[in-house]
Amino acid sequence: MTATAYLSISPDVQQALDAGAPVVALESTIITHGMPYPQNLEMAKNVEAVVRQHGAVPATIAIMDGKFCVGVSGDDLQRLALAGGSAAKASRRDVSALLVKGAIAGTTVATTMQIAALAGIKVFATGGIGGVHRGAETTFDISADLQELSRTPVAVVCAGAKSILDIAKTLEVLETNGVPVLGFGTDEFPAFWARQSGFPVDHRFDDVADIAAVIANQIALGMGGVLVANPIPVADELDPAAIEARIAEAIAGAEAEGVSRKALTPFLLNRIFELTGGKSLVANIALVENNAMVAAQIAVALAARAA
Ligand code: PSU
Ligand code: MN
Repeated sequence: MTATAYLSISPDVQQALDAGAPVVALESTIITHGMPYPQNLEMAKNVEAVVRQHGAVPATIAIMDGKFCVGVSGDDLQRLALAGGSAAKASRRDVSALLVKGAIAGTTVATTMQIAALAGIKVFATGGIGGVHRGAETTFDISADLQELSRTPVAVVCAGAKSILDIAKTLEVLETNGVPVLGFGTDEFPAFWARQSGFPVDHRFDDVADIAAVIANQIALGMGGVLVANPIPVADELDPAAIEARIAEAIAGAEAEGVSRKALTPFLLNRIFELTGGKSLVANIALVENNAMVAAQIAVALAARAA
């Protein structure tokens, strides 16, 4: 079995790839493990619509029934959204086993990058990446997303990393792994619900054509991925001090209940949702849509270079 034999690409995505037209990959762990039903389904459909409005073809990626599904259909989006946490959360180390089991799984940033690269997609939009968890010096909990960025030539547009993570350590590991961190219209790495984290990006660009040029260089030089940090819109930002207090509460709750490893991120997201009375989710959806827009613009600029 070759890797591409596992691919199941929807007709509209295949047509766009064949034509060299812009395509934006979208992840699915955010659907299964990142948001409650039915907001997860609504978000998934809206984000696809935003990509289309900005001139690219959306390709939501998941593992469905033992295949890498690229361009998940409406029915399968519904299945993923309803399955929620009972679907698997596919990180890189799970992929081969999940294919054997014929499972359905949300793909993380790491596995979505892997499958996107296999399909020939170069640009990917998400909310926030996984990173180095607070306390990683004792738990060693560092997301596989960071290593995938070092090896797989896909640009990931995100709103930075949540401060449920240790942002300083996350940026250090990205540097160790040789991952360029670009700020789109910002000098500072954003902190997901907040526009600023206090830490600088490596390089700021204000024009999507320049970001497309950096991606083209990474590909030409045989390097890995690119992280594009795109801050949440001003109107949707949450108060940094208030959200920080809720995050601290959520982390204390996880410690008290002994939640760790791959269950940790979904647990913290759900607790923060409860503690903010749902405001964290509204902001989360807004920033994903904003990332989808910028990713589509970058994909259009990248396709124009190749044309
Ligand atoms: N951040 C979010 N929502 C999410 C995730 C991160 O705001 O759903 C998901 C992404 O799929 C990311 C994954 O790749 O969590 C990271 O999980 P881990 O830390 O277990 O690698
Ligand atoms: Mn982890």
